[in-house]
Amino acid sequence: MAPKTFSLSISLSPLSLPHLTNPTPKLLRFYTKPTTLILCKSTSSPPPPPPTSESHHLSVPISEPDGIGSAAPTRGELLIQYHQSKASSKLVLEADKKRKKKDKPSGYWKVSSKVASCYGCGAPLQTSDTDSPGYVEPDTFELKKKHRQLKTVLCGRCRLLSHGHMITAVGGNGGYSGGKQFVTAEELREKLSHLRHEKALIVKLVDIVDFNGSFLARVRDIAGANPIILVVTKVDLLPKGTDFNCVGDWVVETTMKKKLNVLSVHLTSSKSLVGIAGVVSEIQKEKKVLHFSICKCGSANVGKSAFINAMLKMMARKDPVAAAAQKYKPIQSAVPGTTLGPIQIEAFLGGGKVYDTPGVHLHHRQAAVVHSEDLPALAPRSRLRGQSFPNFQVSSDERTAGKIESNGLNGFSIFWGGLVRIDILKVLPQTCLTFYGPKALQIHLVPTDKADEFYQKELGVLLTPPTGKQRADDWMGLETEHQLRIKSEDRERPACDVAISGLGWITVEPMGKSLRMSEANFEETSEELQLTVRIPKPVEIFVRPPLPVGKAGGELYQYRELTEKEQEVRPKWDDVTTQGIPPNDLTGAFNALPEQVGLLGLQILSRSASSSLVTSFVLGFGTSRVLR
Ligand SMILES: Nc1nc2c(ncn2[C@@H]2O[C@H](COP(=O)(O)OP(=O)(O)OP(=O)(O)O)[C@@H](O)[C@H]2O)c(=O)[nH]1
Ligand SMILES: [Mg+2]
Repeated sequence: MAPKTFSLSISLSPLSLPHLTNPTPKLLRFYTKPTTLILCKSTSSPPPPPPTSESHHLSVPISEPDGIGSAAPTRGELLIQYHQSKASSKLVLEADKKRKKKDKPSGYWKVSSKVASCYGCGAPLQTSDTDSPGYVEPDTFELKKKHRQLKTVLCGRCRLLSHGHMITAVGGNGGYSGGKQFVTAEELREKLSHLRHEKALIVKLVDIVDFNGSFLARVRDIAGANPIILVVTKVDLLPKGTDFNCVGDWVVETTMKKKLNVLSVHLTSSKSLVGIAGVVSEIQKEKKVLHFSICKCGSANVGKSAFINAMLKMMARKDPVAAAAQKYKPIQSAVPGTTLGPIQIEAFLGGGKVYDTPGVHLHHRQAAVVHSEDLPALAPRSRLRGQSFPNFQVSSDERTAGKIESNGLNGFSIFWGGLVRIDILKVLPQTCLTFYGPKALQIHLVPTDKADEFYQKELGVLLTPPTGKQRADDWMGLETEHQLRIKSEDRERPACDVAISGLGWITVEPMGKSLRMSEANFEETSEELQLTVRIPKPVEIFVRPPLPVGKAGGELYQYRELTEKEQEVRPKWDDVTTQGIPPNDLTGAFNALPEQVGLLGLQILSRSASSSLVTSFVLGFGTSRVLR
């Protein structure tokens, strides 16, 4: 398809020269708005100034006398005038207020004090539909209402969620039939659009395991001119030995490419509390300047509610209001769609609120296509461990091992559960693919000529999700195919990641680490690699620079040379080594006690790039996102 071209025409209206060459008194004149009349009695007033062209704007100069003789207003008349003007200005103000209220967007999302909501998920409380979110036993509801304790009520669904049950609020896909649907990105934008006109601090959350899939790029539509801080969640899940400095730099680079200006970037874990102190201190700092509402936004399941809970836990040490708020905190769970309505939390001594919001349902994530009971399989529970192919230790049979040894992964297909299939069309004999994602999904390597048959036979059995024959029969299949052509000029480093939205990513190394030492054919390395990625139709993939994870990731990562201007505008960070923590020692950081967490907050504030490194990383395709 021919690339779309856009033409931009700019018409400039000619400057009128006479206007510039003729400095009429107009240019020197300034107009003032009709001001509120200030009555000021002066006993020795100078004669009134001669009338000028602006005099009709300044209706009564401050020094102008109110009059003399019998026509002068009496003290009583002045008092009546004062009260009349006060009453009329009150009327104008009220009318203005009403107009503003009317102008608010139709879907204005305010936390209603009239409708009681479940404190766990924000769904309005109801006593009629036992299967729907917000359900409370009628007796309990009446009793709590009588004692004005509806704010302390947790709905039936939240009770189950808090006991580890997986109940999605989505209608269909095995969720509540007729249950409340997820919030769409458009809905969230519309409902939070009022924030553009208010003072608020927008905390945008992105899941590190699904960085591209969970990144709501159009957050600027919601935030307007309000400051945004970017909080990257779940960094405790990154592989052992990961260098946070490299990951921080990678996040900043990616954010800059998305043209999103953020105040600062924080790498956090709500589980180990790493980085939370940094965010709290930034919020406190901003709060001192302005009276802020703090609004969290992000896609479903990025960890918004968990982050609020971690923040409250951190603040509770010093702030009794935060400590009290912990009692009725939002529910967090592994199913996307836990929070259903805005939850307002009084979190700061001396005012200030935090809002937890429902996550945006993104149709391009794997969570949108799997059955609700399979959703937990998509959520990694422990630190990720890359699974590399080829892997000679676990090669299934001698024939396969022999084939791989002579010709690498060429002619093989890899299945990631039942959700992804990668056909390896053309790679180097040394090429290695490393999968990072939830352990529940098994990875299987089969010759491509047997792949169709294998998928049909094993879907729902070996290849899960979908789990079980019934769900396999209902499964939509891997309808979309992406042809990838990857060209890397630096055979020593990973070429790219192929990120599968809502699942994880695959790092493509033209020449795997163990094979790098062996004799390499230099000519061969300049050839492009060719893969086909098959996924369910709505799911998207992103081809991106490799996320530097694990020990090797840090060793091979290259900081980009920055210009002075770039250094100025770029969100920067403190080097953790200055805080006494070796950059590579993530394990130490995670094992640290909460008291030490203040030190561990990787607040990204100031960082200059290592000048000795030059970018030699080249990808053979123009965009970081593969478009269908
Ligand atoms: N390991 C780890 N898990 C986390 C972290 N933060 C959240 N989680 C888990 O991620 C899942 C989703 O967390 P929630 O806080 O419910 O996510 P949410 O963004 O509020 O989701 P919705 O309300 O559905 O929009 C839960 O299982 C959490 O335990 C984290 O920092 N580390
Ligand atoms: Mg939530």
